[in-house]
Parts: sequence; structure tokens; C-alpha cells
Amino acid sequence: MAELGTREELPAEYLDHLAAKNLVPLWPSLRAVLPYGKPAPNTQPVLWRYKDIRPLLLQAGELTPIEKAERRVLALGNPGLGVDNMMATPSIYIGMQLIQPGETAPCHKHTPSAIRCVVEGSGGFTTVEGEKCPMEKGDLILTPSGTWHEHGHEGSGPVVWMDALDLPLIYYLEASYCIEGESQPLTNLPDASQTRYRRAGLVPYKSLAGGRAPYPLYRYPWIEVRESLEALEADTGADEMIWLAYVNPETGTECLPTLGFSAAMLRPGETARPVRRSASSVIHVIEGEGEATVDETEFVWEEDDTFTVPTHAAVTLTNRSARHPAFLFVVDDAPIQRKLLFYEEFPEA
Ligand code: 1HN
Repeated sequence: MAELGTREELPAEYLDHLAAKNLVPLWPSLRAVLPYGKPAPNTQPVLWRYKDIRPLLLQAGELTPIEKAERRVLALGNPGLGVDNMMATPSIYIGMQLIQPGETAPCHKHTPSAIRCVVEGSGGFTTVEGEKCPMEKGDLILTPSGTWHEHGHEGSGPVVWMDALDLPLIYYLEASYCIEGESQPLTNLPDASQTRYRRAGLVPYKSLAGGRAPYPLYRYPWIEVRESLEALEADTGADEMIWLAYVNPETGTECLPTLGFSAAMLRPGETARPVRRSASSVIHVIEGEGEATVDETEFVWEEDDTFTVPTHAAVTLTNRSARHPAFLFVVDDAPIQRKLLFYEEFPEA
């Protein structure tokens, strides 16, 4: 590995001439943009406790009427990426959104893709392309790029969900924008998880002829995901994490082109070491309590907490409870990396 020349070695006058012509010497910065062996992430492993977020989010509800917010959200900023940049990881935006009974968040569509994972409360809903999706704890709702979506709340008490978007990437591409729309007419049918995609392995017959919409399923009810994880217990080795990926039921591949979603279960007292991956991720606790080690950083997590895993980081997850299972929801950018053909997994030797 040759030692590369530095800026300091170059005559000041030469550097001035370069700057005047909008030119930059690569070699002093080459190792920074292309490190040897593995990336050098700025992303920090960070834990956000729901205990800390909740009172501040409820306070936002008092300070800012929904009309003044459009979306009443506290975004989770990774200090390593600049907290104000609203990036949990370089590709993943995460926010906690509050909606109070009777409030509505107006209809719009945008180039970034979004999902919600419900944290607390009952009676919230998101309407996506006319399909009204109930929001109960742990439910995953997709609002892919270009789909009309709006939120409401017909129950009582606060409803909070976690938003995850590919916003940092789309914003970096200078391709992020939205269009406002009128409130959508409803289909008056239950969402597709209750109708066209009631069961894994069955699709509407006409799907075989092709031509299905790119996003056939917007809602993945948590009760069914939870049951499906529990059903895997007997089938999963003690040293392996029970882990299900959310997929498009028509294609069997990731739900969105950019971000991937999965749900994991840790049995009581279990410690899991999921395979180290090149993707960055955000882990949200749907249920349970435990510990995590992300490279050298240790966290103690509780229900509704959220933490980040930088690219290439080694992760250990422990369920602290001797009696109850723990359930985790994972957002990652593996779909982007797979499309760009550099996604890697590093099984332990
Ligand atoms: C958005 O459209 C929502 O629709 C939430 O609820 C958070 C953050 C950035 C850009 C758009 C929503 C968002 C967002």
C-alpha cells in the first residue's frame, strides 16, 4: 500500500490555481473515499429510547397543530451524519409520527418511498391509493414512491407510528419532491391483506396472466407476522434467529425497490448473531426487552426503542426475558445494494 501524496506537499499557488478552475486533486482524498478492505462509516450505532421520544412527541402535539405540521414528526438524526440532516443511516430516514383523535394528515404523493410501523394506539389509518389500511401496533403499511397517501385517526388517545423512508438517498439524488392532492375516494373494501392476499401461496387467478400493479399489497398485519414467527420456533435451530422477510406476494421479492423489511423473534433468553452484512439497517423493538452489541457499542433496549446498525457492522441481539419472546422489526437498504450487485454477507468463520 503506497503512501499517497498530501495537499500540504503541493505548492499553495498550484492549489489556488486548481481552486480557481473548480479542480480538485484526487490523491490526497483517495483513501477517504475508497478505504482499503471495508468502508469507514460515519454512521454511529445509536439508540433512541421511546421513553425519551414519547413525551417530546406529545408536547409537539400541544405546540404545533396538525395543520401547521402537515406531518407531526420527530426525526431520528444520527450524530455521525449530522443530527439536523435527518438521516438514521446514509439511506434510511426514520421519524416518529403523532396523530391525535380526529386529526388528518392531508393527501399527497412523492418520489421517496415510505413505510409505517405502528408503535402505539388504536384507530389510526392510512389510505393508500384509495385503500383504507387500519393501523394497529406492529402493522407494516407501505406507501411506495408515487402512491397517494393520507392519514387519519378515528379512535381515542394518541396514535404513534414509525416512518421509514429512502429520503436521504432520493434527496441526495436531488429527486425528492411531492404533489398535494384531494382526499382520496375509498374503495370501500377491506385492504388487500384481507381480500386478494389473504394467505401466502394464493394469488388472484388473473395474476397469472401478468399485468398486476407493482405494489399489490400495502398492509402486512402484525398479528399474522407474529403468528408466522412463532410457527417457525420448532423449525429453527437454537443458534439461528427466527427471521421472516416481508415480500411482494406477486413476485416473492422485496416490497420496495430501495428498502427491505423483516421481522425477527428472539426466544426467551436467546442470544442471536445475525449474519454480518454490507447493508445498513435500523432495528425497532415491537415487543420485549434485551441487549444489543453493534460492533463495540452496547445497548439495552426496551419495547418501542429504535437503534441503528452501520454498514458491515457485527450485531449481537439478546432477549433479556427468561419468559417472554422479543420481536424486532428491521429496515435495511439491502435491496439497493443487491440491485447495484455489491450486497455481501459475511458468515462467521
Ligand atoms: C411523509 O410523506 C410522511 O406521509 C411522513 O406520513 C414523513 C418525511 C419526509 C418526507 C415525507 C407521511 C415524511 C414524509
